[in-house]
Amino acid sequence: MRGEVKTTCPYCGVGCGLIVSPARDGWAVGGDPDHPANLGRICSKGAALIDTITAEMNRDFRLLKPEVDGKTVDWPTATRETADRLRATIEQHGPKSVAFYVSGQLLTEDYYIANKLIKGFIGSPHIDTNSRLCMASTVVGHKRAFGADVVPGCYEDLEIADLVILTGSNLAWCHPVLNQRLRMAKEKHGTKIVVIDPRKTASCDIADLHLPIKPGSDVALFNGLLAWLDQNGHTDLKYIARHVSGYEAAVAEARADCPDIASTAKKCGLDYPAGINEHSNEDGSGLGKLETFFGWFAAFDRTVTVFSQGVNQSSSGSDKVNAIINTHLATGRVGKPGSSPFSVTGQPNAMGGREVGGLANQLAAHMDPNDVNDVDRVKRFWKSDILEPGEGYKAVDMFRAIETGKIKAVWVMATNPAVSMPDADRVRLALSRCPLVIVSDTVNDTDTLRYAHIKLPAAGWAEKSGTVTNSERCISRQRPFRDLQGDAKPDWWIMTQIAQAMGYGKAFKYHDPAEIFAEHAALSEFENEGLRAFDIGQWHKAKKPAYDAMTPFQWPASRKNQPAGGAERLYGNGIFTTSNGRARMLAVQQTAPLSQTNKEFPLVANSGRYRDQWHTMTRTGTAARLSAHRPEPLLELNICDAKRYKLIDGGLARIKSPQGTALMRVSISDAQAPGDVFMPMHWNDVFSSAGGIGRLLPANVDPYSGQPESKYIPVSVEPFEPLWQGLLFSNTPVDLSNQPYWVAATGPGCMIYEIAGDQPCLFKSMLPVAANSDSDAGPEQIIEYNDGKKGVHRYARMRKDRITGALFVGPDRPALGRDWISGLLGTDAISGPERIALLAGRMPDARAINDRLICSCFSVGLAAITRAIHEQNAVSTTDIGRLLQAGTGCGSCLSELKEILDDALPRAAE
Ligand SMILES: Nc1nc2c(c(=O)[nH]1)N[C@H]1C(S)=C(S)[C@@H](COP(=O)(O)OP(=O)(O)OC[C@H]3O[C@@H](n4cnc5c(=O)[nH]c(N)nc54)[C@H](O)[C@@H]3O)O[C@H]1N2
Ligand SMILES: Nc1nc2c(c(=O)[nH]1)N[C@H]1C(S)=C(S)[C@@H](COP(=O)(O)OP(=O)(O)OC[C@H]3O[C@@H](n4cnc5c(=O)[nH]c(N)nc54)[C@H](O)[C@@H]3O)O[C@H]1N2
Ligand code: SF4
Ligand SMILES: [Mo]
Repeated sequence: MRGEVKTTCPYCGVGCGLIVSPARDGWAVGGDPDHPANLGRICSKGAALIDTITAEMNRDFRLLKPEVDGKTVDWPTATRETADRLRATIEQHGPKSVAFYVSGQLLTEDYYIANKLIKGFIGSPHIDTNSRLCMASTVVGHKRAFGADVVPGCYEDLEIADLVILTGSNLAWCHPVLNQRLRMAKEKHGTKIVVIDPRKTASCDIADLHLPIKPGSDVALFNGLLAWLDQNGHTDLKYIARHVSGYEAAVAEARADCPDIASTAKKCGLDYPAGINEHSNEDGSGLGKLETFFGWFAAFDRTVTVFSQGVNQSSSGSDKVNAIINTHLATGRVGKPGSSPFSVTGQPNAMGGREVGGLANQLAAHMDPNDVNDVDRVKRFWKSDILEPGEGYKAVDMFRAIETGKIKAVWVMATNPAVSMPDADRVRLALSRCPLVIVSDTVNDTDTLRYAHIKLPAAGWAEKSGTVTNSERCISRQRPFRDLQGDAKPDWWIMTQIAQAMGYGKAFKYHDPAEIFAEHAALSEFENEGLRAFDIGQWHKAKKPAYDAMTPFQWPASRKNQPAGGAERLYGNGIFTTSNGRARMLAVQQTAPLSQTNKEFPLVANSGRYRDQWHTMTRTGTAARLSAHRPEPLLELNICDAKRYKLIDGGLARIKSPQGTALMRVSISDAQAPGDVFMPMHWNDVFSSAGGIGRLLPANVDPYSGQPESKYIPVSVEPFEPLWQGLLFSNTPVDLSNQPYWVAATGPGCMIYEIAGDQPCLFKSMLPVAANSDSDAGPEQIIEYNDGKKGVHRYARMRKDRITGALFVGPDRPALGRDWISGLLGTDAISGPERIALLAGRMPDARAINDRLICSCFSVGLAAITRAIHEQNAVSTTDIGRLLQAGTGCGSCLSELKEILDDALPRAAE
């Protein structure tokens, strides 16, 4: 690589622009000051991108060669085999026996090809994407309200609003750069921030008000707000008269649902009095908070309502979206500066996927598979002779169709459904029954790849070239800065090769992604008379040089009546994408989540994200500094529930639902309301014995969007009391499959396994034999300490003076500094005292025992922060920043720093 490369972050939907530059040991990454999404900022995940690439090189976890039936093959063989098997399936069972399951992490060009190939040439409507688990409810909500799947606002709106409502969004952890922008805006002009979330999240750190609503009650909340706005004359009747239909009916339904503040409070679980609030340990009565919230909504014209998975992942997700949009339409607050409903998207190209029509109920370029004119138009444009009207299976139904044998071949690209789908064991069963499973991935081991007959190595972020669209409709380039690794190839290339081998040659002869993008742009304006909001016709003839020079722009970028460079906001003039130009308010009513708690499953489990992990951990799980924040999945619950179910903080719990079970470390937390527990979505069978929670989820879906209800899972919890617990450090992977509990985390230079067992076991056999037997270093030897009475055992596998693995076992969880031991594993020659300390299980600096990483930008742990508070009199996050730099990078840890200060300061004052 020569100079700097401007590219886009491959993680969240903020879509930050990054600059990658050459550095002594590889590359350095920083925020692009010219990118409108982040203006130079980044977060902990973005900052650790190079770590994940380095891990890839050092730890051999990339999928580098195609494999067919377990044998490594070259591309011509892989292409021929894939094409032959797909063709044979089509010949025997018809085109509709083939399905693609793709992802918002494909680039637009990849996505366009996937959609064109299966719908236009294979002739099957069955393509769906992991966006079904993510944004499908918003797509329905947008279409019902605006006539098109459009996010009207832009990021600047968060900065110029007077009131920002975050509902079902943990912005601080999931869209950290947007959160930074919001935090700064608040510092500047005192933006009021309201968080609506059953649990107290890191996003509450900068909130003026937290409404800990009952899970699933958002429709009631926004219905209550609408009824109240109407009753108190706070709606914009002029705007409604000109631009909105359905007002009366929506208000009538809202009033029937929640006629006043008291009934709203009751429905939302906010009817608690002041003082004894066990919800999130906050002051103030629920009713009082609701009154404040309604009052602020009425008072501030410049209001933005940000919503994400707490809204979408619900059996009433689509109605939640419309209930929110209703309140904005009723007040004329759509697409105006500082004033809009705002769906923040999850994946880097969640939006691009919606633009190419990657969902089973979309066609392409905002066209409708059920509209015969649209189908005819796309058919002519693609020169397809097989495209037919009709929708395909949505994700849950697709895997059911695989299970029952209706689908005989599935091609999974850039997603890990064996982990991320609800009722994951059933998804696994379906995959195991499917005669042909093709998986394209960048890494060589995922839960889904374990079911693949054909594995296709895809190029990774650093090697890929194409475009993504972020949450504010901004299209920007991902540019490669690293050569293709091994035989890995870009996803579009893989698909076009196979398409050509299947005989669809003419339609799939592309030389580079620029040609695909131009075709996609041309389709977007093809016979588009303005009823399709998505139009990027300005790019219809773009060639490689222009494409390579692309600077970020917001769609639409039409050739008709529009200046070059895109549009910041849409619908500000009150003209919508419906046939009469009016937006629609929808009459919606609160409905109960589909599965309810009962005696056997008395708790509601909610699921979501950690700050430093990305989904199923295939990339972030490889970086030590990202794994240090939360090395294990935690079952978070309120102290009352912990007592009731006999769980202790730091102990283990078995979690059961009618669908499956999981095993997790318990964390007692006042962020959880009684009756509600929280679990992360990230762990899987590669990183844990039983940390995957997809197995617990019922496959309940929203009736309109088909989006699964991942945030409401009735469960039971019970203690798991191990006979022994261990901590294992190893340079090589360890097979712990016969242990009931283990979790693997990437440490600095080695893997660290937390283990717990309920059966006696030969501990020494767990210690792995080093991979590189360097004969000069002599034979391996195990040094050990055993206290059979206490059940304490410590082992270190040594080669000369180098430790290659270490295991600590006791009746309780060994309290050892992970960093200290990982450091010893990387040391050439450990000293005598270190050897003694190791076997004594006592580390030199006792304070570091309970250390945990807080600031991943500057690698600052709890121990150093505590020292700064107690020894250097730090009393604020600014002090900590000055002394340790912690919190001065991406700022994602500021809320935790504040908590640590709050916990430590009263004691310091004593
Ligand atoms: N660190 C990190 N960032 C990510 C990702 C990641 O994996 N890791 N993934 C990206 C993706 S794809 C997505 S989709 C986004 C998701 O971003 P978010 O939606 O912000 O993240 P989640 O943690 O899934 O859920 C948000 C919140 O919804 C709350 N919630 C649960 N039930 C309800 C309810 O009934 N009502 C309301 N109002 N709230 C509820 C949860 O308690 C949770 O705090 O994050 C993106 N960013
Ligand atoms: N319980 C619960 N479940 C959930 C959620 C939740 O909140 N709770 N959230 C849901 C949501 S919003 C989402 S978005 C999904 C995410 O779930 P998934 O999409 O299943 O998760 P990822 O780990 O992002 O999977 C991406 C896969 O693509 C691979 N990959 C990365 N880059 C490329 C590439 O360029 N090409 C190819 N071919 N492969 C690549 C990665 O290695 C990885 O295996 O999970 C959903 N599931
Ligand atoms: S905020 Fe999102 S897009 Fe920006 S650096 Fe972080 S993960 Fe990447
Ligand atoms: Mo997502």
